[in-house]
Amino acid sequence: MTPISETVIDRYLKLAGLADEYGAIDLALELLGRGVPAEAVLLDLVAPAQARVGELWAADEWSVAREHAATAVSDRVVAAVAAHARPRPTRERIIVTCPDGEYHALPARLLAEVLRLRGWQVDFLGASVPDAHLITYLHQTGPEAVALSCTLPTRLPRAHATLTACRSVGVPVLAGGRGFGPGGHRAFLLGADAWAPSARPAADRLDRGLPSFPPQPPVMKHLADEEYTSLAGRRGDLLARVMRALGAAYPPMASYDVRQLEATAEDLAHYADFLAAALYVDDSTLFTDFVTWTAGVLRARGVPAGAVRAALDVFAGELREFPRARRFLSEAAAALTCPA
Ligand code: B12
Repeated sequence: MTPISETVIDRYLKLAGLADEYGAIDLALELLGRGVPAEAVLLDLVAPAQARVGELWAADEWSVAREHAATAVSDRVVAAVAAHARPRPTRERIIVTCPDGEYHALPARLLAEVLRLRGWQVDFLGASVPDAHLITYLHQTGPEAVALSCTLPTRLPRAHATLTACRSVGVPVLAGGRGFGPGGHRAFLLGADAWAPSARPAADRLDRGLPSFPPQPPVMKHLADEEYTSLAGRRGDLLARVMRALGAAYPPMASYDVRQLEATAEDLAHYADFLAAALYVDDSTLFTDFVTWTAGVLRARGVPAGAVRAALDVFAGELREFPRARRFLSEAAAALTCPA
């Protein structure tokens, strides 16, 4: 049973939301002083508090700035807990890294510190590491494994490139992070041999032995239809056309101010990127989950589900020669249950 109560998590969240770094660090150190293990402070205090930060932002209760401030506090708390524990490595070297374009470094950092606490020698490379630089680093340091963290599903094509690059130099990969989907099926599709849902089972998995590689690299026959490649390649042109068509199809847009138009353009870019990622891994749930999540975020900001439906219709109209994409779009539309 976790020794950290909801009340303590709430106290931490309040301090983080006030950008009170020292208060949050004091709270974490106080728990360590009372004998709470460092791993529990990281995974039963900081991790659930960060998940709450996401919920508060999604519900429009916290601004982006407040989310950034709270995450910066959590970063400092993780560093303070790690410096306090300062475990000496007794096991092999593992590189913890994120694919190109993945900026969610904190989930990876939590994993890195937990592995250190379990005795591994960990090099934490942080967010968005280009493959060429990662491979050079692997040659320089000769680790036993790479732990690859992917939070955002849109980074999966890059994660695949990283997995392939690691395979080419014979360094096996443990994959993790919410981007790989529940059960990690996307990690296995992309050629990972091992996946874990969170830091504790990841450390337990490594206790049972290092990962290897599946004998054959994955075959992704669905990519033969070139829907992913064409959509990714003509992203800019597609978005310009979708934005224009949405203006005609969704009358409330006519009275949008510049800020609303910018937000709409940003949202449409996310639609295109999540749709492309869903095509890449041939998983319609990736796109449907994103659309239902976006509808919730927009609803909290007073934008009706009708706007989301209109956007899906417009994408379908612009992607007439993309049967797989159109199927994903119609599955997502069917999942929107709210009245327009
Ligand atoms: C903080 C944050 C950010 C920060 C990240 C800063 C940083 N230093 O990390 C910033 C501001 C950069 C950011 C940006 C964005 N974010 Co953000 N972010 C978050 C937030 C609020 C917290 C992340 C976090 O720290 N989580 C806490 C840890 C503990 O999460 P965890 O996934 O449970 O981690 C565990 C496991 O996944 C596992 N694990 C992780 N890595 C690995 C690796 C291996 C090998 C293994 C085995 C296991 C493992 O172990 C961890 C510990 O147990 C989340 C909400 C959330 N619920 O996570 C949104 C969230 C992930 N972001 C989201 C989005 C949409 C974005 C943006 C696209 C927003 C935008 N409009 O631009 C950008 C994308 C940036 C990019 N290209 O990467 C969405 C994703 C939605 C979706 N459907 O996928 C979320 C879920 C927001 C939400 N409110 O719900 N974000």
